[in-house]
Amino acid sequence: QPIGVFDSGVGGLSVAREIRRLLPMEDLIYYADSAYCPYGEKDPAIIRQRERAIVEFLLSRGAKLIVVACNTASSAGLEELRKLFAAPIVGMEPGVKPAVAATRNGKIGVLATGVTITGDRFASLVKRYAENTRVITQPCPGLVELVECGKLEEPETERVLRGFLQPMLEQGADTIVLGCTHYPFLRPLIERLAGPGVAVIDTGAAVAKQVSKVLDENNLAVKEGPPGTEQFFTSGNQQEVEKVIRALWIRDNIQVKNLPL
Ligand code: DGN
Repeated sequence: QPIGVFDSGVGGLSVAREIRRLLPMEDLIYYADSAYCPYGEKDPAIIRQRERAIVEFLLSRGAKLIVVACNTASSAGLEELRKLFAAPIVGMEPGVKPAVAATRNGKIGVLATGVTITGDRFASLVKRYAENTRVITQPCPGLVELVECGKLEEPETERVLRGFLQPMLEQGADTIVLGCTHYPFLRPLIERLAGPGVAVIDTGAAVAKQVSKVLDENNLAVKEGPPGTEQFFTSGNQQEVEKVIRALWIRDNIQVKNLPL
């Protein structure tokens, strides 16, 4: 039985690759909802509708555990998904807690989508962990789209990113949270623009550990056998999405199937 992973597009691959690294014998099934990407500025009710359809699809393919590999979708719909489906579901949250532990001057910056930053989940995260920390949030419209077309190092991406980073850096943030699963693919560029004194926090590896823990708790983990397989599906343009997934995934001999939901 595979682990089902989904995102509005290819961003969730940054989480899936950590799962693959930690759990090499697990099969993975990944759904990129590229036809509806970006989720970031959409009505949460529409995002929830997409999430229900995708989770139903992943379960119909035998998924034993679902990973909502998207901060926006987790913010909008994780609670509802857990009420609707019996399978274990692991979601994302921006790494506010590790950032609070890492900051030396008490100022952290959070890059995420508008839906994530304005959501209740984020507000309660800040309340729980960052009461004495200055949290500078920055929505990043347009950034997900650049990652979706594989523009990780282009001058255009650098210009857009510089605009988002500048305000938080000017305010003295010494720690930056990547609060959207697309952004780890921009990490080299973000680190270069932010400079050596700034720590960058991504939660992909922590989520992979959580997946491993939940599999163990439910007696669902594969402990031995051949290397796991990967299947990729998208609601978007098969050729375009396949090209980007081949560029971002750890192997490039993969195939993507178009499957509208
Ligand atoms: N990858 C999604 C996230 O983590 O929030 C963002 C997606 C989007 O579609 N804007």
